[in-house]
Amino acid sequence: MSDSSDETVGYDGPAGGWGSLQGIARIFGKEMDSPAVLETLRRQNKPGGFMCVSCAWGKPAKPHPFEFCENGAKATLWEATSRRCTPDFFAEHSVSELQGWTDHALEQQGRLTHPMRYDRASDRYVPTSWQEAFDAIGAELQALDPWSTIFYTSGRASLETAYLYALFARLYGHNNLPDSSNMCHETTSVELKKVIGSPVGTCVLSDFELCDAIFFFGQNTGSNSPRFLHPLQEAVQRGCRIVTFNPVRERGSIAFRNPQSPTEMLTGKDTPISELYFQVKPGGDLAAIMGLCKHVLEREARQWASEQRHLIDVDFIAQHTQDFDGFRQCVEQTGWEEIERESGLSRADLAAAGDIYCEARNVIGVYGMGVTQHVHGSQTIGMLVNLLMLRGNLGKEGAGISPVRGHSNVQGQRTVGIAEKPELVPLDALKKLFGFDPPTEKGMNTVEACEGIIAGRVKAFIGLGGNFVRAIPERARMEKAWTGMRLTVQIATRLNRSHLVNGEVAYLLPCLGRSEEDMQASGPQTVTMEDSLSCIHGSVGKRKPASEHLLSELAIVAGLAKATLPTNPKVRWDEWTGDYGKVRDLIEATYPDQFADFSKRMFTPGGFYRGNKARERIWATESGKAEFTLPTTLRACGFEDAPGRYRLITLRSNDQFNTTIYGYSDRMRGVEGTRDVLLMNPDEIARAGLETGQVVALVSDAGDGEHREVGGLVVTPFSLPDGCVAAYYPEMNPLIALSHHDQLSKTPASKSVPVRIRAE
Ligand SMILES: Nc1nc2c(c(=O)[nH]1)N[C@H]1C(S)=C(S)[C@@H](COP(=O)(O)OP(=O)(O)OC[C@H]3O[C@@H](n4cnc5c(=O)[nH]c(N)nc54)[C@H](O)[C@@H]3O)O[C@H]1N2
Ligand SMILES: Nc1nc2c(c(=O)[nH]1)N[C@H]1C(S)=C(S)[C@@H](COP(=O)(O)OP(=O)(O)OC[C@H]3O[C@@H](n4cnc5c(=O)[nH]c(N)nc54)[C@H](O)[C@@H]3O)O[C@H]1N2
Ligand SMILES: [Mo]
Repeated sequence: MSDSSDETVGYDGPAGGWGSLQGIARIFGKEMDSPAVLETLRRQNKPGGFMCVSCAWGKPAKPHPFEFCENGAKATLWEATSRRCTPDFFAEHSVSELQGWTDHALEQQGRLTHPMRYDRASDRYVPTSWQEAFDAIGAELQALDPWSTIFYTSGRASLETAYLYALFARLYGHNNLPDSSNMCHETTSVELKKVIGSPVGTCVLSDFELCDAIFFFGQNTGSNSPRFLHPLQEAVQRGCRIVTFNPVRERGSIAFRNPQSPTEMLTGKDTPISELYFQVKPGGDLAAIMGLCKHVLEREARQWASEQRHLIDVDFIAQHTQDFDGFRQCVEQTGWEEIERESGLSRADLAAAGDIYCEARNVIGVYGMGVTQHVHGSQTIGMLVNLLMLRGNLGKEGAGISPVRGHSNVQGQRTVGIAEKPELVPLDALKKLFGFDPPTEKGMNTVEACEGIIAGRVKAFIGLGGNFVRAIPERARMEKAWTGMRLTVQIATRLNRSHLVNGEVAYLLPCLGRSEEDMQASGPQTVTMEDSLSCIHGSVGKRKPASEHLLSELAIVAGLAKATLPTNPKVRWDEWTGDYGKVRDLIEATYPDQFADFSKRMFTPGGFYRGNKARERIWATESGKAEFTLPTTLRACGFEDAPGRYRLITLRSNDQFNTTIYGYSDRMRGVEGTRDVLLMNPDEIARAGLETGQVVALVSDAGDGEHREVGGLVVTPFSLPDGCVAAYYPEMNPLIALSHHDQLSKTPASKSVPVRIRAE
């Protein structure tokens, strides 16, 4: 157990606190002083205000006066910056020159202001008009086979935009709709659908007020969903017990100081968050949860023998689940020795955690990328569901499974049709509404899109937000293959790396941000999002747009669609652009059970819940029951250990949002001034014959003959289990083989990448 010692370098204060306010001030300094910016922050995540562009955590019905966190404020200020990336900037810098700039420097240029076309002769972006851009892109798409094109979505676009974008793809004739969730919680969408019949978590905010224990696996609340710290702090204060599994000792999972509570700030009192904290091996959760299950079943056997009273919920298991006997047998056959070896944790530690599980009436299982981004991530999720089911912790208040989603509307986009899997979409409803036959073949997800680009099958890529080439694995090969495409179009707010690798014909289309006023024919518009807890919220931007030349994402999608598709009296792009309420009516007509009275309910405080059958113990699975699953391995990383081979964890810092790097201060981990570090525990540094401060390269050890390397990394001592190293995402992405992904969902396995270290 490692809840007392702490070898982490640098910062040892709690999450939150003054540090978080200073973190914001350091980056945005004087931009924060403007009254308009403060007004924007005040409206963040409030009913009638706008919904944060950062994470997807739930928004309470009774918000705090400032319902945002350090990172939500950074994300908003990033969008609200006074800096502009204008045609003059592009006239000064060629695209080849910009390719040498860092991610940070690119985004530092501020908001994009004009639609731009890439001019190959001068290797520069040149300004163009919206009409020219739409017409040219439309003509290109008309000339291509729809199945050779990819329509990517990053998880920020609204439900209205996402619905129309997916409709555009299907009217045009394909289901190639990968989105950022393919790199993120796709593991969840596939595995939870399989075992409980719902692709999303079962918890709502009030469950966190009623639970007695929360088990966290690989989710860094303090950095990535800091508003979740408030309900956690309240839970701990009323006696809820928290157990955390994470190879890294993350500050926000250890202690929290509420920057919005003057007493806590002035008295310097922290709330400890985790009662037990286990530095599991990367990919060791599958074994750790198996250990928890084994402990529960051993206690059950003892309790039954001595008291004839069950510890497990036999009624729930009998009535609601499938294959418990097979699972019990599998647990019995799995030895503690294997569990200890694969998890890196002792039986005593797992028993201590298992006791907390057994003693709690209501338990919630929370997880994030530390679970989903492994070769057998889906099996780990299945194991967590097994554990919860043993004591009926599914489909009852105060209990359940809660994957914490990333982007602010990533879950919602899936809800309204962004899916490469046509079976997830009510195609009949689309056919009826718009009078066409939607394509029924499966489309490409992110990994398949990358394979298609490398193979030359994919000829066009449209990116609705995001930074695809930076976020995906296998960057070197991907960037090379990218330029082989005929058409690339990026819809974005700020400049990033993906805008610098272009197809033959390339456009960069700048859009409004969510905090900005979206004025259309019928007046100012509202957009909607779905949070991680399946609640839908309206969002109204009020800021003056960053440039008068920007269009809304919805207007851009409609403009592209109109220029590409033949006219159809049932498809009214202009009318929909003029009034987003009409798009909500279409969403309601397509998904009547979930979106009844959509426009009327969208400002419900706390959002309106779109429902989840699994919460009512109705299981839309193949068997009609919730399914126990038997793991085929206890090693989620999917490869063998070998001398000199390490499991690389790719980390997010507190000072970034995905590929957007705000700054170089990972305050909560004490890594300052650089991101070019290789974190290793001191014993491993010594065993590898290295020294602190030495510069090394990481080399892929995927064993597929492909050379992948990232150099210039400074060896830095850090508290981590043996056999693994950690470094930052996205810098490490060139090291990840495209084939290294979750077996079921194809989510890239970014949390244990096989690497070797080479001294430089
Ligand atoms: N500030 C900020 N907020 C964000 C984002 C951001 O980049 N910055 N990104 C957004 C997005 S898109 C997403 S998906 C979420 C991501 O949020 P998280 O799900 O928290 O994702 P990560 O930070 O990548 O990794 C989570 C944790 O997993 C741990 N970990 C790594 N390997 C393992 C393992 O094998 N087992 C266990 N148990 N833990 C492991 C890491 O140490 C890390 O603490 O956050 C969202 N919010
Ligand atoms: N190694 C490794 N790789 C990973 C991960 C990891 O943990 N490790 N995490 C994965 C995960 S969880 C995810 S979600 C992906 C992220 O992948 P993406 O979602 O593709 O990437 P982001 O970095 O979030 O995209 C940032 C860009 O979005 C644009 N943008 C910002 N706001 C808006 C807006 O309102 N509208 C539009 N149109 N554009 C906007 C800006 O131009 C900005 O540069 O990366 C994945 N890749
Ligand atoms: Mo994500």
